[in-house]
Amino acid sequence: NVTLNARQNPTEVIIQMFGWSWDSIAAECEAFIGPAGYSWVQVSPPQEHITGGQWWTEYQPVSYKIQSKRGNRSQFQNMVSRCRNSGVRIIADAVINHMSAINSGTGVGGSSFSQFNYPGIYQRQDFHTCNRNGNNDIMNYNDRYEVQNCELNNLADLATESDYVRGKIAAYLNDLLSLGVEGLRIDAAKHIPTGDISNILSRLSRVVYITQEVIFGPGEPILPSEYTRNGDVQEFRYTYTLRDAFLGGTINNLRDFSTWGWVAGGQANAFVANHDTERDHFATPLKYDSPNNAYVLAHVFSLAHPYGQPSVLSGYSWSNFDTGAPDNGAGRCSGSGGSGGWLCQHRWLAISAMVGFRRTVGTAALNNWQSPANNRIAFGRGTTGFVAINRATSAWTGTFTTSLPNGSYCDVISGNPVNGACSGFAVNVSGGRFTATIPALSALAVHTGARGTGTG
Ligand code: LAG
Ligand code: CA
Repeated sequence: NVTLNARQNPTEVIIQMFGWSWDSIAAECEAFIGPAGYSWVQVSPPQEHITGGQWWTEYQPVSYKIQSKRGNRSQFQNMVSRCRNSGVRIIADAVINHMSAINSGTGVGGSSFSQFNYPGIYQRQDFHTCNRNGNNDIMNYNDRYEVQNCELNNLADLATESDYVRGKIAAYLNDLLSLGVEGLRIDAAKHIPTGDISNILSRLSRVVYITQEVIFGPGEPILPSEYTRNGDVQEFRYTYTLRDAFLGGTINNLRDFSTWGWVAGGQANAFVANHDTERDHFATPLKYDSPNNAYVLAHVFSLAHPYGQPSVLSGYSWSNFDTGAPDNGAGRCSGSGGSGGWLCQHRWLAISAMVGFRRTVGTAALNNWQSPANNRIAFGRGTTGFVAINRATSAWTGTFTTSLPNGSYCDVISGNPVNGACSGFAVNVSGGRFTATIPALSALAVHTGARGTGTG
């Protein structure tokens, strides 16, 4: 039995840099991401794709040339090495279930193609024809065959059971690995039988981190748990639970997910939002501009809670589903924010502060859970960290029980230690207790890596 998944340390944090160019990611790894203590960046699909201004053109491959809207092969390689020199590893978004949906054209790298005919790579026989629904599209998610053999959004569905197709996909992924990629996000994994993914991964030249997009649907036959044999699984039940909790305001049910039927925390990639969920057509999404500071508070929770391998979504503001990245992905951040449409959520103070919190608490168990109201929770992580989240619209003054050692700590949400003094609030722990006031719709987080004195 080969170990296919290099599971990273669950205290490490991934940023999904949605729509960022390779050059701008390289610069941001050096300027902020590495120094802030993030460990991974998940980048947009790097292979050649259809032309067009919409963000989703990158999910329609036309060849496996490393050339996309976000940059060419040498820019990609330069990003990987500059990020690695900053202590940051790259996860590539691997679109391997399908090729394009449009009839014919020329890709962003100059390759001519028509649907089901990608010269030098795939021909008609390398794709499924599921013979359902008139147009071969997936309609019925309760039918396993259809979900895995018909077309997702008309996208030409690869015959991943074929040795030839598996070999071509593996060659593409090995090319990425040769450029220094250390992780893969398997796009549309639910639409590929888990055994096909296992076979493809068994052909990789080395073990890398794997996270698979398997969107749980109630009652559907294909389950996220089928895919844990290959690596981590993106647990969308976590994403939807946090959305409902932080948008709705009831957060006191988030203590322990181990009996909820989800994939185990040790095999879950857990996030507040990704590029699809922030654009959800079917429910009000939790996104960067959600009311009640919900995006920030949900990230504070996600980075404080031990469940899963956390990802932070960092992207751009948009008003229409299709809107592509500004500046074709140049990316601009400064201080704790961004400009030109770039949001730079990974720099937002509360979010970046929690990266240090997560590193400090390591794998320590959740303890000292306290919740005096359904919109207020507080908990510790062993003897090294403690967080309080106030989703209420009024300030919360409380006395908290903690396992932190006696001493004075800086609230990293409001500031940092500067020469021994906290630039924000301070907390004094004495005899396993402290008293603090958490402002409305805000949070407080203290850990042993950020001691300092000041006022509460
Ligand atoms: C994924 N996971 O399974 C990606 O996370 C998701 O973003 C991808 O869809 C999907 N799989 C295919 O890789 C995205 C957009 C779709 C877009 C698709 C292909 O969410 O909206 O479809 O990429 O570019 C677009 C149009 C559709 C149209 C289709 C084919 O939006 O209306 O039917 O293209 O022309
Ligand atoms: Ca498929």
